[in-house]
Amino acid sequence: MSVEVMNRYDATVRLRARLGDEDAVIGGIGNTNFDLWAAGPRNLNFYMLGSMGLAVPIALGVALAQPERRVIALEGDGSILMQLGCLSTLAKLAPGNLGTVIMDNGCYQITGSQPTGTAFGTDIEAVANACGLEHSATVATETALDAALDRFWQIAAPWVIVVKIDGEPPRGTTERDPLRIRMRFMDALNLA
Ligand SMILES: Cc1ncc(C[n+]2csc(CCOP(=O)(O)OP(=O)(O)O)c2C)c(N)n1
Repeated sequence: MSVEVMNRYDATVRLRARLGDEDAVIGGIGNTNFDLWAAGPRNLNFYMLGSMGLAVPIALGVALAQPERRVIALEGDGSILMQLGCLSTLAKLAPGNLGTVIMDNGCYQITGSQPTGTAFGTDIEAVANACGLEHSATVATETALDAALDRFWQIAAPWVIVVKIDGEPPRGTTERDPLRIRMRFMDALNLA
């Protein structure tokens, strides 16, 4: 049986095309980060290098501090599984300016493709729902991704989209200069 999936880089490019100039994106560790970089660096992109599971917590901080700004958290399935509690916090604090996109390839690809829980039936959308995040979807095609983004982009509540992706390697490698990444991002947020 063939299962329909998207390509992470293609999905990232689609998401990037939708961003406004003032929108911030937090890329979690892993190949999600690398494809965010490959899709075209932006000053308002923050690239988390080093620790898993921090895309949503960092994005939540930015979203709460700057409620007028749209913030997108991009995370891998392995990373969100390491930090599931953030979904509960997200539902509790309910910022109206934060969307989360999970790139679900069923593995910890960047460290050797060891399988994650989603390869054995863990359903991240169901977890998000159970945490109280009712605006959640799982998509596996470009049409479905676009439809979910159309639906969620305007709502004033946190949302989660799980994108089922293939095992293709990323198209680039994020520049490994954490200080520069941090300063550039803070400057773009008018915090430097
Ligand atoms: C707390 C922590 N544990 C382990 C690692 C090592 N590590 C870095 S990325 C990664 C896998 C990330 O998997 P996922 O989020 O699914 O992204 P993918 O690599 O599939 O794009 C692991 C295990 C780490 N950096 N931090």
